Amino acid sequence: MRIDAIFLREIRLPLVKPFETSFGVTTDRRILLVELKAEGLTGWGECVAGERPYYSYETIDTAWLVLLQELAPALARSEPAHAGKIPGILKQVRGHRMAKAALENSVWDLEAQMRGIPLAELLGGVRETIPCGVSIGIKGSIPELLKDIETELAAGYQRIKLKCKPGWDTKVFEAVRNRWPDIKLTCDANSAYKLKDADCIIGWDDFNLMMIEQPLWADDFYYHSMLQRQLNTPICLDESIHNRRDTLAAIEMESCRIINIKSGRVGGLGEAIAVHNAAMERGIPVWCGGMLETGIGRSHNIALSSLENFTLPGDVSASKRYYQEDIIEPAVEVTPQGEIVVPTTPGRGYEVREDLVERLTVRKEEIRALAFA
Ligand code: OSB
Ligand code: MG
Repeated sequence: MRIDAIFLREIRLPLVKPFETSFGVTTDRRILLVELKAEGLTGWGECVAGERPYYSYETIDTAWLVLLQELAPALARSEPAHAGKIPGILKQVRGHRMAKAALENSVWDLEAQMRGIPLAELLGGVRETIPCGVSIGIKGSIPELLKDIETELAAGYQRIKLKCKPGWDTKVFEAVRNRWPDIKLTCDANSAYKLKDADCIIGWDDFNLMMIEQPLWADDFYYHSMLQRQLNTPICLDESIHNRRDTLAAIEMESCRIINIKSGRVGGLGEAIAVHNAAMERGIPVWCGGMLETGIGRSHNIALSSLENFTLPGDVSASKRYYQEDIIEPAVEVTPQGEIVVPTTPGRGYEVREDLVERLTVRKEEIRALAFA
C-alpha cells in the first residue's frame, strides 16, 4: 500500500468516573490517535500509553516523541505489502511497544478496508459475539463497591474483576463472595505484592477466584512460578508478557495458567495474534485486556477478541462506562447477555466522528510520505 500521510493527534477526554488501581487514579485521559492516509482510505489507531509511566514506562509523551521522530517516518518511507510487515519496518526501535502498536493497528484497520472485509476476519477471528466482563477500580468503601458490582451485573456483564492492593483485598473479596457466592470473580493487583505477601495471597484460594492477575513484579516470571506452585487459583500474567517469547517462557516455567493479551503491551495486533497462537497450542486460555480505550482502541480489541482462544470474558466493555460521548459511531454496546456483537462491515466496523475528534484535538502533527522519498 502507498502511504500518503500520517497524522498524530492528542485528544483530551474526561472519564465518566475516576478509575483507581494499585498504581494510581485516572480522571482525565490524554489520548494519542494515529490517523493513517493511504490508498484513498483512512485507518485509525489508538495509543494506550498512560498519562504517567506507572503501568509501564511508556507515556503519551514518550509515544508522541518516538512516533514523530522514528516510527511514523519509517512507515512513511516504506510501502508495506500488508500489515504483517509493519513490525519489520519498526524493529530498529527498541521497545516503545505501545507507540508501535498505535501505528501498526492503524495499518490493520486500513488493510481490512482495502480488502473490504471486517478487521476481525482479517485477524483470523471466528466468533460472532465476544463475552464481556468489567474491571472495577479501587473504591472508597465496600458498600460503594457492592453498589457498582450490582449495577454491572444488572447490565449483564459475565464476570467481575476487582482491582486490589494490600489493604483492599481479603476483606473485599470476602464481602463480595458473601453477597454473590457464584459469580465469575477475578482480581488484578498490578504488581502490588511481594513474596512476603505469599501467605495472604494463598488465603485467597478460599474465594474461588477464576484467576489472580499479575500479583508480583511487572518484569517477573520466576517468582510468579514459585507462587503458582503454592496456589490452587490460576495466576494470569498481564504486565510481564511483552511478546511470544515471554509467553513461551511463562508457560514453560508455569508462571501462569492464563494470559491477558493487550495489543498495545505486545507492540501490535500481529504480535498479539502470535501470543494467542502460542498460548492456544499449549492449552493456555487467553482474554483481551483493556486500557480505558476510546472507541477506536476498543474496536481493535473487539476484533482481536473474536479469535478462537479468547475463551474467557475480557475487559472489553461498553463505551458509556468510560466516556459520556465516545468518538466512534455507534458507541460500543453490550447485550443484556453480556456480549458485544462483532461488527461485520469492512474495517473496524465503527465510524470515527471526525468532527468531534477535530474539536477535541489539542495537538496535531503531520508526517508526509513525500518528504522522505
Ligand atoms: O491492568 O488491566 C489492567 C486499566 C489501566 C491500566 C491497566 C489495567 C487497566 C484495567 C482497565 O484493568 C480495563 C478496562 O479498560 O476496562
Ligand atoms: Mg491487568
